[in-house]
This record gives sequence, C-alpha cells and structure tokens, in this order.
Amino acid sequence: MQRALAASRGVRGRTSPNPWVGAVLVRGGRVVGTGATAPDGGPHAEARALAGGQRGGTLYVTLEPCAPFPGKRTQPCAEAIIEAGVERVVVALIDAEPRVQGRGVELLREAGVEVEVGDGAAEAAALLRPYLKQRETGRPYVIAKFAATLDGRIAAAGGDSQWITGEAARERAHEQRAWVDAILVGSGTALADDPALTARPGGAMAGRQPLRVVLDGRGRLSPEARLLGKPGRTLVATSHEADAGWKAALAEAGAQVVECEHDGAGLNLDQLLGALTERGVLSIWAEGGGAVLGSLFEGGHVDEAWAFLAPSVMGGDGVAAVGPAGVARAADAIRLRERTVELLGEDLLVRGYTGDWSPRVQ
Ligand code: AOF
Ligand code: ZN
Repeated sequence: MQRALAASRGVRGRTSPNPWVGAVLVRGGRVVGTGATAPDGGPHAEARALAGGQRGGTLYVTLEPCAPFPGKRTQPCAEAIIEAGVERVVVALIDAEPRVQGRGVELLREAGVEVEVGDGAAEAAALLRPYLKQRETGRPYVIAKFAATLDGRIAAAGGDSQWITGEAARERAHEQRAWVDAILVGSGTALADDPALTARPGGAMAGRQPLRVVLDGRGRLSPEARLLGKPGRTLVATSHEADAGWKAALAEAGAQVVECEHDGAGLNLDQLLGALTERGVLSIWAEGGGAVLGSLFEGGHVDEAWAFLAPSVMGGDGVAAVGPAGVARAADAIRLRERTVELLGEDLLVRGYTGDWSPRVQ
C-alpha cells in the first residue's frame, strides 16, 4: 500500500477532475505491476497495474476500484480486476463519487474476489482531500496562502511587497502552484505586481499550468496584464454590471470571463467556486491579497492555510495579510488543525487545516 500511495503521490493534481490513484499488483511476494491514474479521460491506476497481463495475485489500490455508471469513459476497474483473475484486493478508501461509493467493492465481492478496506486509509484520505471534498460538497478544496512578516504584513504602506520571504519559501509556493488546478488572486494583487502567476518549480516553466483566476468585481484588470499571456489559461470573475467593452477586450486578450452576483462587499464566492467546479477544478491555491483571503475565510471556504513567515516586523503601517474575516472576538479566531511547522531558510512555514469539512476517515 505504501508503494501504491507513492504512485498516487507522483501524479497528484495531474488527473483532475479524476482522483489521483495508485495501484500495485503483487504475486508470489513480488511486485509485478504498478500503476497511477493517467491524465483525465485516460486509463485508471488499476488498468495500468494490470497491463502486464499477469493473472491472479493481490492488488493494492488507494481508492476503491470504479464500478460502471452512465457516461463513464473507461472500462470499470472492478470488471478489469475480475477478468484478470485477481484473488484479493486491498483498498485504502471507499470512493466518495456518489455514482461509485461502495459499488466497486460490492461487484468484486459478488464475483468472489476477497476485498479488504481501510489499509492506509488516513494517508490516502490526506492525499486525496481535494477530490474527496469536491465529490462530497460540490465545491473545490481551497488552500489560502500568504507570505508575511511575523506581524502578518504582506506589503509596506506604499504597496511594495517584493522579497518579504526568501528563496526556499518561494520555491515551495511554486511546487504548490505546479500541482493545483487553479491559482486565485484579487485584482488588487494583479494590478500592484503585474505577476505572470505561472508555476515555475525549480526555476523551470511547468508543463501543466494551473488555471489563473482573477477576482475583479470592479473591472480593473488591464487587457495587457501579464497573467493573460501564455502559457496556461486565465479566467476573470466579474459582476454582471462590469463594462461590456472591458469584458470584450479581456475575452479578446484570451481570458474566459465569468459573471457572478455582487454579495455585500464583493463577488459571490460560492457562485465562483461552483463555476470552477463545473470546469473540473478540484483544488485552488489562493494567493491573496488580503481582501480575497479575508472573504474566503469569512465565507468558510478555506480548507487549508499556509503561512510563510519572515523573521521581520513591519508594524501597523504595512498591509495585513488577511483582511476582514468576520472575527469579532479573540475566541472566534480561525484556528489551524493538525498543524505542521517547517523552517525554510530563514523563514517559517506554518500550515494546517481549517473550515468545517474534513475527510470521513482521518
Ligand atoms: C479507479 N481508479 O485510477 C481512478 C478512479 O470516466 P472515467 O472512466 O475516467 O471514470 C471516472 C471515475 O472513476 C471518477 O469519477 C472516480 O469515481 C473514479 N476514479 N477510479 O478505480 C482510478 N482515477
Ligand atoms: Zn477505475
């Protein structure tokens, strides 16, 4: 199962909206096949682990093998496993996809295959959090990220925000950009820094770029903005009232324009998250600015928080990393669960889970 989990980890984020799954076939005490899910629409992990044509054995798989359902694009794995004469299947997690959810295991058992569920469940669930949340709630998994001083400031009063944290912290952020489905920023950030918002792990442009999403209720983004360029695609979320000429100019520059309703101070984020789900987005890396992160926290949309903290203090003149989040009393502050702390060069990375959603298996 550890090898199956490693295979799954190796394709994390590259299979959306399908889950990243790993499978290992063992015969006579030897590994005779290993597979991970191919990019969306391609073969599943089990099909790849069985591709060698071996018969019999035990198959270890990080997610329940799929069962048939209308519209499915590949052969149901439960059927392929039965056809291959596999004797035993060890499954980490039951599939959260409502059209599968236990039916894969049922099919296998009906055909006389021995099935064991739960080995490696906690690790598989941690690895598949974006997929599990999206299938259970219909909304993507949101990771809020900020790089701030110890007192939570992301920019000086003048707006200058370069080089708060160091190289190692930036590299970690690029590794994250390289696996998520979307990066989300507010138009303020897009205007202040004119960032490219591409994933460049190890300094090299990643082959697969996340969808760039800009929240721009007021229609401020320039059609010349760098983030509208290649590689990758950009979606601009705005309001119905935004200027039609501006929307046309953005579309001309290659952006997808999505209109959401206004909701008090900003755009209706739940609507935007729903629209992103429809586009197959399982995971979102929200990079700020403060207003966007505050609204995401206030709406209860954030599942995980990553704070990169530099050993410096800017004081109250600086811009806060997280804007108003609806926290009135200290006791209501949003606390991180299952925290980890790492030292990255001179900086700290503190991360943990937030929000109401958790996988059923922990
Ligand atoms: C597995 N192994 O590696 C994955 C599974 O349209 P299809 O045929 O690609 O089926 C998509 C569904 O299959 C997806 O919603 C999820 O329930 C399951 N994913 N199942 O047995 C895999 N990726
Ligand atoms: Zn399958």
